[in-house]
Amino acid sequence: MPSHFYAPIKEDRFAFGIWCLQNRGRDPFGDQTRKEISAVDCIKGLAQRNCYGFEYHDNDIIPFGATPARRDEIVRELKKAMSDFDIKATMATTNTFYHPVFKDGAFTSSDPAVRLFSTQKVMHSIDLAVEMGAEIFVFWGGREGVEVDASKDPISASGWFRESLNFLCEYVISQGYNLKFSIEPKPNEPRGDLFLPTVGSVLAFIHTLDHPAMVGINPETAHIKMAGLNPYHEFAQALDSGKLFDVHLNGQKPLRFDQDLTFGSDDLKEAFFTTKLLLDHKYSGTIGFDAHPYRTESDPWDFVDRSMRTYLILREKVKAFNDNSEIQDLLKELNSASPALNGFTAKFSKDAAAKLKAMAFDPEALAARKLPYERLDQLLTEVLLGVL
Ligand code: GLT
Ligand code: MN
Repeated sequence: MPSHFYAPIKEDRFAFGIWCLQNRGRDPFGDQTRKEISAVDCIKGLAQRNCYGFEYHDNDIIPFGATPARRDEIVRELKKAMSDFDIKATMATTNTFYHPVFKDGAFTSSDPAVRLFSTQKVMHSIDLAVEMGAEIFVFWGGREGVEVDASKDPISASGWFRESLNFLCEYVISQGYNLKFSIEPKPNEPRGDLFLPTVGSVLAFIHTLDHPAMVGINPETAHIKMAGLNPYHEFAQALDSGKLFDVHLNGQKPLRFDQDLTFGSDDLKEAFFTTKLLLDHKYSGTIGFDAHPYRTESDPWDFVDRSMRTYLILREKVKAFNDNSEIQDLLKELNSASPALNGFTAKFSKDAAAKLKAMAFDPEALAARKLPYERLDQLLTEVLLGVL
């Protein structure tokens, strides 16, 4: 075992949602199985574990409907805790899903009063985020969806969502805040169908906004797998588009209710590739985890420790994969076919088009190419199993 025993350090930039720790084990069929931890104790515990930051919803720290005086008092307490314990608020978000006022959506409610109430709540939440020092502000539209398609035109709903986000971008600009927005897609739950279900749909939506450069994506492993998609590819698409502003790493069995399992606990290969993607492409945001302890768990900190430990072990596995000569030789061979043709379509010209039309290919010979993917996958399996 390496000498550092996979102990996290601040430079790893790990962060956890404090709602993960405040999770009391309630589910639709059963009551809480653990006590709730105060926001200050969450922050303290994360700092003691060398986390770089924490993420929060406005109402994780300030109760819904608190007076301005109470709000200011809480913020003072939290800022003192952040400086005493040396931990940052890396991401802030707004709870626009718990109170019954949001039962049919916040920004996509058909009642403009609910939409304005939501926008007002987010404006306060943005002010709070800036006071707390957060630079990423997430929108997870937990109630932005429907059960009854007859109830709402999805194009109107999109328009309402867009109008609110445009207004909020302008608010941030007018206040001179240094804050970026990040939308977190999810296909369903708690609504039957949620709007903006995948990375692709969020990407397309961002480009319809007035300030697309201010808005990115916060993809979450579990949400992607709930849609039956591949987290590695979804994270990659966000990264490739320059929109991977932050991440929510966790685990999930495909096509089920939102399980929010600990990172790596369900599918190690997938966790490996997500880690590899972030490392190989020098992702510079925080490594945010959004899981919660099993309902059967009485120690709420174990999942925190093991999320970071698994990530750090996988980081070494990525290095082992990238340094393994058999794997690299194999990859080199796989990626060096037809070198003279590489980049041929990079620049269009009439001449290039004519040349391509006239080019002679031998499809049978191309199809006969050997692709030893069984071997490659086995080598990865052995890296993960600790044999290589
Ligand atoms: C909620 C959801 C998460 C989101 C959080 C941010 S809240 O727990 O399941 O995926 O990231 O609003
Ligand atoms: Mn999340």
